[in-house]
Amino acid sequence: MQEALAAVGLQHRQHSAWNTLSGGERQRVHIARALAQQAGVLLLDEPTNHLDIHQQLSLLQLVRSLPITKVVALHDLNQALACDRLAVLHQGRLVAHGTPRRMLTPALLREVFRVQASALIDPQDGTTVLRFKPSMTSTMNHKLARLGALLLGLCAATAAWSETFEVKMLNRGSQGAMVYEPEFIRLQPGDKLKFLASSNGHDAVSIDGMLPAGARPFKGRINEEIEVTFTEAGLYGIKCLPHYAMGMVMLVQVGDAPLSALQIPAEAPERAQKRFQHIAARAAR
Ligand SMILES: [Cu+2]
Repeated sequence: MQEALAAVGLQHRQHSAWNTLSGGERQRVHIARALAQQAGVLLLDEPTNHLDIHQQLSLLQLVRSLPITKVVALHDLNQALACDRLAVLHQGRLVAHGTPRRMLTPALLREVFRVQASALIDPQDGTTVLRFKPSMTSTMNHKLARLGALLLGLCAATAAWSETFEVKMLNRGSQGAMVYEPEFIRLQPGDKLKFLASSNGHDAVSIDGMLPAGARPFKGRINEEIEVTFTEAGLYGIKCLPHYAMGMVMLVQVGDAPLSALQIPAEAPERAQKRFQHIAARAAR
């Protein structure tokens, strides 16, 4: 019991009466009780309810630091961003689960939580913060659903929101003629690439046979910018149609797909095959 109280920072309150404890201290006592029972999993139902912001943050910090699995029901989606995994419940049913950045997408937030969300970046530390506005297409659903996000696990690392990276399509770059720059990039599922028509005469097209299962093929137009969202984990091969034979290709690694799984189609032009091999070798370093 002493250890449990120490873990939640309440040793000095050991002899205090319950009614003299603050809301935050009471939550800590609940957690200490679970720790004293040596539980393997800690279930918390909206633990930050009715706490002031300082208490909320310090409680979540405490929860995150405990070396056991935590399952937390939360309504604050910004707090949810810090979890390892999220399960989204809609009207009492599980509708989605995955990493926060895959779950808290504008589409899902609109559908399940009926809000418009924008992701803002804190200029001080680059952390993503969600801002919400009422959805303009609010449905006339009078049944007031209990909406909630149930979160499985918490970690200290803050998950970032999906990011957009730019790729230049160039006649000449640091790796030679007819290149994408960068020619290799690592993304998290949900991230986007924006292909810029930096030089004339290029496009970006997904290569058949170099798309993960479930990923949609895409085809940009020559001299036009195209933005592609990479939702499925795996390796993606991209080609410039006019310069495929000259080896103008790019490799995209999404999630933790191993580079060793790279499969270059036999029908790919020889120079494209070579470029892929070089890209993969450089990326593996
Ligand atoms: Cu090209």
